[in-house]
Amino acid sequence: MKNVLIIGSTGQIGSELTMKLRSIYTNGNIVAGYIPGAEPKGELKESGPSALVDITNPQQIADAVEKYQIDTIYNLAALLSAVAEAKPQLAWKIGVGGLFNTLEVAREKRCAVFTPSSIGSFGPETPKDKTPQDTIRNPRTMYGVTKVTGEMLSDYYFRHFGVDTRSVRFPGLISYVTPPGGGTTDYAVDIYYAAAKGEKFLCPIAAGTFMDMMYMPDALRAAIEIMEADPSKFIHRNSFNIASMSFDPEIIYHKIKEYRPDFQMEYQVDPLRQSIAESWPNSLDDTCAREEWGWKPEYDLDAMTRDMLDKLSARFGKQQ
Ligand code: AKB
Repeated sequence: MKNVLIIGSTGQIGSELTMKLRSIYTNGNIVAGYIPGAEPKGELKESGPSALVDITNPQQIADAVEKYQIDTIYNLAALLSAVAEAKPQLAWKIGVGGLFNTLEVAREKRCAVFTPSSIGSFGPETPKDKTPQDTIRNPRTMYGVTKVTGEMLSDYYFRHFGVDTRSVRFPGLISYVTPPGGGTTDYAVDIYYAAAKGEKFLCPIAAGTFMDMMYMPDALRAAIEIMEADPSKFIHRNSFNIASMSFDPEIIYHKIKEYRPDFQMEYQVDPLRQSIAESWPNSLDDTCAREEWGWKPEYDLDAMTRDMLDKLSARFGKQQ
């Protein structure tokens, strides 16, 4: 990777991935693609080039790729699961139409493409525990439908056109930098904000609902390491299961209470998010990612909790 375009650079993953790539690839152009209303600000804006790239506009993708001699595209444009249920047409337009536009530009200009998939690509018929890499997907959400389609389309472009497409199935991502918006796993971010602010947390997901989660530094490493991996060992491409921790609301609540004993949580279950969560796996088996490109997470729930509470408490001035 030398010249990289990040489509969706101001979102939850993009804002941190762009900065991380700029710190590693100092000899190239790491271009922050944005849409109107979500322009890069502050360090993201000052530290490198940016370009107007709406993924639904193929010409804007092609212009940025041409101008900066892009060799790798990170396609991070998507609506998260709960929002995608409210706006299924837009979710398809961005998730599938946008990916098609990106792959077409990549085919013509010979770029590699990373497009995240998700635990949301699985459905209620999928084996719930230690979900295998290759298994029934059959999601019930529009988010999942776009992710499965995206996996298949990306594999098609690799097999038929030789486009170097690669992907991981992200779990819920937890970070103190840019909050997510409209996901089913967002509660696992919001709970830390509540704890750091000294507020009671109203949990939208029921006790006993397990989902895979990951701390953002591990997710960024996965996104970079898979694009740098030697493809000769790949049996899979789109998309690899990756995992680091799985918990339900009770487990994360009690972990936070170890460091913030006064923290309180009550349940106020959101039926939409709950039904989505129940259709997803409890935990993924990431053996293939470990064997084919050396994936290994660094953060567990305890290490993540300490870091999240430190960083957010410093921000909100409530250090213990
Ligand atoms: C969501 O909850 O929609 C996302 C995901 C797991 O892909 N965080």
